[in-house]
Amino acid sequence: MKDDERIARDGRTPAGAPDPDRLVVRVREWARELGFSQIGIADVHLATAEPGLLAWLEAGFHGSMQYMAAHGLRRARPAELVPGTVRVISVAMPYLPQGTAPGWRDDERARQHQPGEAVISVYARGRDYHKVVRARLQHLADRLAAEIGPFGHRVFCDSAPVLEVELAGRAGLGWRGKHTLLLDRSAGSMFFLGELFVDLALPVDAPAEPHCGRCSACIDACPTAAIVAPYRLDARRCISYLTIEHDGPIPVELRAAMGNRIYGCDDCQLACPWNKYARTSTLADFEVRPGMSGATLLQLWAWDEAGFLRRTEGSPIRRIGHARWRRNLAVAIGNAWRETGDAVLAEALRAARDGADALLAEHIDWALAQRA
Ligand code: B12
Ligand code: SF4
Ligand code: SF4
Repeated sequence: MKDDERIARDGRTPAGAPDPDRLVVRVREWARELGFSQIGIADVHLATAEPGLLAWLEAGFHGSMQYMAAHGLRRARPAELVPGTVRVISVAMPYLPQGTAPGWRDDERARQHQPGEAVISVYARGRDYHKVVRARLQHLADRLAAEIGPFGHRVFCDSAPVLEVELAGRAGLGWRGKHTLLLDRSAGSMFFLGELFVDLALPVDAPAEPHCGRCSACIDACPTAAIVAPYRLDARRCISYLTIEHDGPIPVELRAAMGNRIYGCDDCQLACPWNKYARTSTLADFEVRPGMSGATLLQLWAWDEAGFLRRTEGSPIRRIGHARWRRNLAVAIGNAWRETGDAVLAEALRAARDGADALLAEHIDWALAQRA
């Protein structure tokens, strides 16, 4: 393909190339057909985000997520990650399952007061989003290539060292909330982000205005005080980190606050008033799978490793492995035991104590000690 047959990389529109504004209108239509609720375009200059990234790393807020430190400032430099990139197309994909009731936030909060129930974060109840978002972004790239011819691109969703929230904010998909996630007036924050890095100088969008104002509901709602200041998250305290990313023992002082949350956490998002506008997915991929909502802690505790692997096939939960899954459940069962005194819980813990490895055994002992 000759240069004059496509949108020029330096931003000029050569004779015969499609009009970039009209092309972007088409791209938006395709994105909607593919299940994306929002789409926007930004350039690759994230220099103003670099001090925040460095401060976050220097404070040690990434804990044991070595992959966050490994790439340093490359996270804020998309053109170093994929040479030739001049624009990033960011997309949002809502993940509330189809048919979610308008009162879903109250329903989710009510679960936390059912100590025997296992609470898995909403985003993780269906198919692994990495695959869904990446596959659909690749479709988007293919449609664009069919229109303008081959072009340089890469698709990402949580898969590259890149500041996705920053990019999406600059592309006008929403603003960064005080809980650090991206949110939008018409979509809340219950969506995933993904990106298409392109070597096409498409017109960029304007960033969205922030609308948190004086609200601090997410900060107040966080069970472990992980949002240490507006826009600053100490991941080491975040239940999402503790249950998903963190290997090894869960700090004892944070265990009680985890309640019955065994995979991820939604509290800061449930508290956010803008999430009354959260959208449901147009895709069946995020439908709730069996066992992922409404199951009891003891039902999930009964899954052996083979059962865990079978039931989490294609789910994001699979990647934490059975050992971390059991560790998380032991903490939640300990919390339920403290709260209810239901002897069946203590029995189930004791029955598993003998065959447990050192990590699980320590968590079981802690759990049993929650009540005399
Ligand atoms: C690492 C990570 C985590 C970590 C850390 C989260 C975090 N806020 O950093 C943990 C495991 C805790 C986590 C949890 C969750 N995550 Co996460 N996570 C990521 C990941 C891979 C990187 C985020 C990152 O770069 N963090 C680094 C810090 C530096 O970034 P930051 O908080 O945005 O900080 C900026 C500013 O706040 C400021 N700043 C921060 N600290 C400080 C300190 C000082 C002193 C200063 C001056 C400035 C400053 O500067 C920074 C740069 O601008 C992204 C995917 C990606 N590649 O971007 C997904 C991502 C952010 N996560 C996502 C989701 C869905 C979640 C959960 C909701 C999952 C769940 N239900 O359990 C929770 C929400 C917790 C929360 N409130 O953030 C989505 C968010 C979608 C959206 N609507 O925004 C993403 C985008 C994944 C995706 N592709 O969809 N996550
Ligand atoms: S996900 Fe949960 S623990 Fe993490 S910051 Fe939000 S409310 Fe706090
Ligand atoms: S709860 Fe309030 S402060 Fe937090 S993100 Fe939502 S609007 Fe912003």
